[in-house]
Amino acid sequence: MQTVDIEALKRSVLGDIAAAGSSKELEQVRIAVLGKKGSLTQVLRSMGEVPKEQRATLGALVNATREQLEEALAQRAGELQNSELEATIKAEAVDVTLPGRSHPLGSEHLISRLTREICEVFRGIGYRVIEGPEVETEYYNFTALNAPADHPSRSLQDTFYVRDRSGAETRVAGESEVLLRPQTSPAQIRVMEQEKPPIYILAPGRVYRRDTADPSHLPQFTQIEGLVVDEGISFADLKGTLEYFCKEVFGPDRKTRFRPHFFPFTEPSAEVDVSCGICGGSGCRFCGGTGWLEILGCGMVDPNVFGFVNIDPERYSGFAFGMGVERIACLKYDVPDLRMLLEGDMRFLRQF
Ligand code: 2NL
Repeated sequence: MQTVDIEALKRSVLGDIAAAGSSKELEQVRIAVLGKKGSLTQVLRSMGEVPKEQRATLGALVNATREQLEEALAQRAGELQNSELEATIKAEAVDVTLPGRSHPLGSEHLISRLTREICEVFRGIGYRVIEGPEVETEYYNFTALNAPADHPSRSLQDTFYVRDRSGAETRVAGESEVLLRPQTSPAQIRVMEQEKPPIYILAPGRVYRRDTADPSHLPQFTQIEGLVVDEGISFADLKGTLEYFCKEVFGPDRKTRFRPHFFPFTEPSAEVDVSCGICGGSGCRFCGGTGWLEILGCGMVDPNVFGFVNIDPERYSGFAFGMGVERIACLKYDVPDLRMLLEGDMRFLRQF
């Protein structure tokens, strides 16, 4: 090969390098010139055939050409890599100026919130929140609560009993029937069985009763019971505690009153009313014309109950109370029908 051929080859390859549109194409150009079978490589290989006197000059020229081409290749490779990177960045860029898709925010259900708020009120005066099973036994739900064997609340008409697959009643330890608790008191019995006084507890949770849903009844609702057992507890403590609770939940303007009542597990017992939020106490349709709304039941724990849990009734006394959270919610927010709380209608729920 002649000096002129090498100069021509160089010009042609430099043209190819400049024309290469991508790293891939450039690599093809490199292989065609400097690869194992590349045109310049072949020139180097055939140096043996070159006459001795020309070899040094031609060799130097080929080497210089290779260096120039390598330099040109490296420079073009750098250019192409830069533009390819830019193209990738452009293609994969996320347009952060577009408006995002918004998801509507959910919020806590009125009943969950009110249950939490009531627990907070009692926590603030030293009570502990406890929980217990929803599937209970007749012993913890009735017997230990001083309900006589023939008490109507034990009947199939009022309480859901758990049956096995054959339809037969289910029993624990061969004697106590299994049921869905109609109140959370059995959870409190379990605490009294395990712990010594002083006991200051609150028992929130789901309860079940065989009622048909109507404006003032639900077959399943949320109950909160409270229990205090300590030395020297009197009805005055019960009254002061529940009056404080009513003021915290309903506000300082609503009045409360205690009416004598009967429960098997407390003696004496009372029901507590709060003044009607609609008419302010003068009487309207919401309160049935009385000016008062019933919010909870309460009383001094019957000494017989202490007998079942090995607490000495000579040394200790206590009070207990129970309320339905759905009912409290309706009375607090003037909702006329308990069922509205269960329907999940957002137009209703969003108001709270
Ligand atoms: C109501 C009335 C009440 C109790 C619940 C209770 C619990 C124990 C001992 C004694 Cl462990 N009593 N609970 C007492 C009085 C009333 O609930 O109307 N509930 C919806």
